[in-house]
Parts: sequence; C-alpha cells; structure tokens
Amino acid sequence: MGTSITGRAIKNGSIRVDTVNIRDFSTRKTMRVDDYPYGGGAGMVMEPEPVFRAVKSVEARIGRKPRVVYMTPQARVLDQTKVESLAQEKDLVILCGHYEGIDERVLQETVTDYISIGDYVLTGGELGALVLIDAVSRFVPGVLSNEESSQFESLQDNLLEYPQYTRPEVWHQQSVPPILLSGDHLKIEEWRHEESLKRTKERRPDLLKNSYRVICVSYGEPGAAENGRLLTESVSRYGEYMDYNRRKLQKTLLRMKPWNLLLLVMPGAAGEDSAFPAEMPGAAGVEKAKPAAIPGAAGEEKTASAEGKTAVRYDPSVPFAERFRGLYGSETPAVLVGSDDEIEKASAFLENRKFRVIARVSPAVFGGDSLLRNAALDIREKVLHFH
Ligand code: 4GX
Repeated sequence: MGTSITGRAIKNGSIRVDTVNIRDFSTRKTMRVDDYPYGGGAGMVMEPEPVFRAVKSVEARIGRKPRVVYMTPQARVLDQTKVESLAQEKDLVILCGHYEGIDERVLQETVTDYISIGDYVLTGGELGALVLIDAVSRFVPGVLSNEESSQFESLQDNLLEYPQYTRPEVWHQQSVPPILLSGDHLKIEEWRHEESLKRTKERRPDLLKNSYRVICVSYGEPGAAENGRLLTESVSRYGEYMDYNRRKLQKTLLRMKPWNLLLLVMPGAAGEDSAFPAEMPGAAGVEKAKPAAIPGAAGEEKTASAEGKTAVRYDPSVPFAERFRGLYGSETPAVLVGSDDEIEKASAFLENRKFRVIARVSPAVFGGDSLLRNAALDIREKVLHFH
C-alpha cells in the first residue's frame, strides 16, 4: 500500500490503513487463537472470542459500529457497485482469516458484509483485503487527481472500456481509427459507445444483462436542464439527455425499452436558491460527455446563458399528456426527481404509459456532490434490483 497511488493517498492523509493483530486478543497464555474443529476434520478454526475482542477494540477506538467485511470465497464476488457503496463509509473493518476459517458464531455476530474477490482460493484474506482497499480508495476524494479520475468509469455502465490509441498514427501497418482524428466529439462519443458494446458482447456477454441505457428527460425551470445533465452523468457515462421545455421535442415519439432507464427531472428540482454550478470539476468522477444535440429547436424562445448555451422558457400550464405526447415505456424503470406534488402527478401518468416508477428522489440531491453521488448509487442499485 506504500507505493504508487495508494502510497501517495496515505502520505497526503486521504486514507489511513491500520492493522489489528487478532493474536493480541488471545485468551490464552500461549497467545494461540485457533483450535481443533468440532466434528473433526483437517485444519484448525479461529476461536470466536479473540476475533470478537479485536473487532470490539476497533469499535471502541472509533466510537461507533463500522461495517465489518469478511473476506471469503463463499460470498458474492466484489464488483464496482459494491466498491462504490463501501467507499461511502468513513471507516471499514476488514476481517481476514489466514490459513483457516473463523468460528461461524462470531461471524454471525460481527460481520455485516461477506465479500469474495474471485472464485479461487487464497492462503488468507489479506490479499483480498488489499484488493478491496485499493479499489475502494479510488472513490475517496483526494486519492486520484482530476486527470486520473476522469478516465475510470469503465465498469460504471456494466460495459467494458472502448479501445484507446496514441501516437504514432500508423504503427506496424495499423492505423488509428480515422473517426478519432476527425475532431467531431459527438461522433467520437457515439463510436466509443458502440465499441464498448461490441467489446462487451464479445468478451463479457455476462455483463450485458446488467447493462441499461439512461435517458434523462427534464422540464421546468432552466436549472432543471443542468441538473438533469448532472444526474445523468453520475448515473451513466453514455446517458442521453433531453430538455422537454422544447416544444418540438414534446411531439417526437420516444418509445423506451425495458432495458432503458428514464430519469425524469421536474419542477421543484431546481429552485432559484438551488445550486447548479456551471462546472463541476471531476466531482462525480466522470468524464464530462457533451449531451446529444437536440434537433429542431428553431423558433423557440431562447435566452442565451453565460456559457452560450440556450435555455428555453418553461410554460407550467402545459399538461403531462401534452408535454409528453410521444413518450411511452414498456416495463421501463423510471426515477422521478421533483417536488412531492409533481412526483405524485407524474407517477400516475407514467404508470399509465407503462413505465415502472422504481425511485422518487428529492430535489435536495442537487445540493452537493456527495448527495448526488449517493443518489446515483442508489438509483443504479434499484435498477439492477428491478431487472
Ligand atoms: N476472496 N480466502 C479466506 C479463510 C478460510 C480458510 C479456510 C475457510 C477455510 C478469498 C477470496 C479467499 C481464502 C480468504 C480462505 N476460510 N478471500 N480464507 N477468494 O480465497 O476473498
């Protein structure tokens, strides 16, 4: 842990790793902490009491009950969603057996999470713990620089990373795909998304069943558009974003699939006093993808914002059925953000249009990066559960 990125993180105080030796909590003169298994059989078993005391000593030191993770091959294999969820914790205790298993009763009483790092057997849980610490650290603020964090969400959408190229343009008779030299960023994003899909189909088709496309629709105050974009980007790298204040869009047919996710950002989601910074440098740890261009906004009332983007005036009198004339789901999960009142009305409308509302999110999530990040995590977990 002392080298490279984790080494730097420890030195700058972003993370701290303490070790507790279970043997220090032995109940015997010999300092042993294991004994023969009841029922016989090969190997030894770690006694419950020293493990219990070791965990209690950590609780006493930090003054609260932390999540306690037990590294074992008899658990679900660690994935990026789990890593992100663990990274929200201020403290984590990782319990490692070495050579031997631990008495089931103390596990039952102390362990909150069972985690495996893969379907193979190690000599002890320590290497698993290092893997876990390493992966979790990347989500701790201050561990990665902006540059390092801007290129890491490859598994966020359950898709593999697209292929990368650098100079020279031709190497061993092989050219860099011309589109990457075109300077057309929208086209490049599209191409990368396609490559990610292709690659995942070929190499990890198992990931695709947990993959879904995020489509965000917002309407309401001008800030709703920006908030919609922020939320979309924290949930998915390849999310699409649409501003339904635009009348042309209100008439377009949008039939969403069961593997899509609708994020509906409504009024109340961006009041006058809510913060929606023009720039959120690396806040969500996601590279900023430009939202897709929205076709046909000609003739709309536009007001140029400071960034030169266009905002469209919101007309609150337009009813749902008119604003979303062409919007249909087919058992499509939907997440609603807005005032309670607006969420209530929207739910009924969307359920009629064959969407399934899986989460209601308070507009307060736009109050800060960590709130937004937690909301995104929660949404992703709910979608996976829904599927
Ligand atoms: N992902 N191991 C736990 C302890 C043990 C020994 C004997 C029962 C009987 C592992 C993994 C892993 C090895 C850690 C066995 N338990 N940890 N250790 N795979 O293989 O996390």
